[in-house]
Amino acid sequence: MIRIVETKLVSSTGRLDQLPEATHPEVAFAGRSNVGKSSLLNALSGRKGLFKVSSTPGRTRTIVHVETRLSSDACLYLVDLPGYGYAKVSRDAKEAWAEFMHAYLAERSTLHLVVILVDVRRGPEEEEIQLIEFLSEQGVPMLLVATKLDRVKNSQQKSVLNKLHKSTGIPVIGTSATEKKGIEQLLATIVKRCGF
Ligand SMILES: Nc1nc2c(ncn2[C@@H]2O[C@H](COP(=O)(O)OP(=O)(O)OP(=O)(O)O)[C@@H](O)[C@H]2O)c(=O)[nH]1
Ligand SMILES: [Mg+2]
Repeated sequence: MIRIVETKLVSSTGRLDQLPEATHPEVAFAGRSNVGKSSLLNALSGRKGLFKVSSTPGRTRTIVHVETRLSSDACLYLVDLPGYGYAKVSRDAKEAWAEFMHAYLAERSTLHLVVILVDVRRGPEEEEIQLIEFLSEQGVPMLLVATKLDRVKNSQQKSVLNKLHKSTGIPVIGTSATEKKGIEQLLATIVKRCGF
């Protein structure tokens, strides 16, 4: 089984011209504020405080690059993207966010996969549907992750995940950062999609 053996925070920036050089395959985590992006990245990397987690939505405002070395010695970037869909943000700020994110997603040459996180209880909403459309136009591979699986009864989890897959046509993995569920499956999928 492949493991993450080393992680290093390389950059956290709100500017595209300050991103680190595109030296490794990159996997970016996108999703609305509070969906659990930073928590999932911490669970994945096995480092609790690496990505900032907060109960205040809109916490992650920069693109965060973490260089990640695998037990196979391959390296990739795990990328935490700023959350969207936070109601208290002004319209101008929302538009600036969309422009910034779209430029990153469309232009980053080493981007191998975008993991789109949705709260398992909410499923994809307007913003996710738009993101999925944008990424399919750009030809960027996607994976859907249903977060906070611990909030759904065991007996219902399979059918909820199936429904998500059917409604989007994208492969789905259910995860719980708090119960460490689906983390190994997610890492295995990421590694495979990076071509390692
Ligand atoms: N029950 C449960 N709660 C979770 C899980 N993952 C995250 N949370 C909680 O959800 C809240 C938001 O988590 P974050 O990881 O900061 O979410 P985020 O998507 O990074 O949010 P932004 O940085 O604002 O975009 C925190 O209170 C977490 O403790 C999970 O798997 N299960
Ligand atoms: Mg965050």
